Amino acid sequence: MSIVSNSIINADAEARYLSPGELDQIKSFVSGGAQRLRVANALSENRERIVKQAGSQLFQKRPDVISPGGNAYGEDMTAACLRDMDYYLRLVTYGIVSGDVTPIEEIGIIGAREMYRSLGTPLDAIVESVREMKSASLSLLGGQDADEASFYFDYVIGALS
Ligand SMILES: CCC1=C(C)/C(=C/C2=NC(=C\c3[nH]c(/C=C4\NC(=O)[C@H](C)[C@H]4CC)c(C)c3CCC(=O)O)/C(CCC(=O)O)=C2C)NC1=O
Repeated sequence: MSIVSNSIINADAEARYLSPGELDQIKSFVSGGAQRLRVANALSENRERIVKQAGSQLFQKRPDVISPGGNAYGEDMTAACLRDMDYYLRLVTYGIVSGDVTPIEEIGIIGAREMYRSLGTPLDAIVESVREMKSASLSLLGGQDADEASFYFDYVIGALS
């Protein structure tokens, strides 16, 4: 949830106007809006490239996952793996736009460990795939934009580690 809706829910629970402190936080959220949209847009536009590049880095570092017996072995499984990477990249863009990790957490973190365990997918390789997407993304983004994106990639990496 964004800072705007969160502040409103809190204020309304006490039937009060937004406080100066809340308005200040909203002001900084709004003033960073153009940057967040620019970063999310750059990642969305380059998603295929980011996933492809990160996928080949992952499979170089973890050839076991695409070897016989590996969880992503075979065309369909490799495609499912790249699709999962695209899911996490998409969730990172949700975080960036909303300035909040909650959408990432709710859609892609809660229950994810258990799900991957039941699928026999090595979680450390999922984490590695997110690291590789982070580095592929950062090489497309400059300075502050890279910092903004890093925060959300790091959140996913930390939450799944
Ligand atoms: C948006 C939220 C969301 C997530 C996160 C998600 C993940 C997700 N990944 C799945 C499968 C899978 N995920 C992978 C991924 C990998 N295997 C590896 O060894 C690699 C390390 C890794 C790629 C980086 C693979 C190979 C499968 C197919 C496993 C199977 O069918 O046995 C499945 C099982 C059903 C299906 O195949 O669609 C789900 C639900 N679905 C969602 O809706």
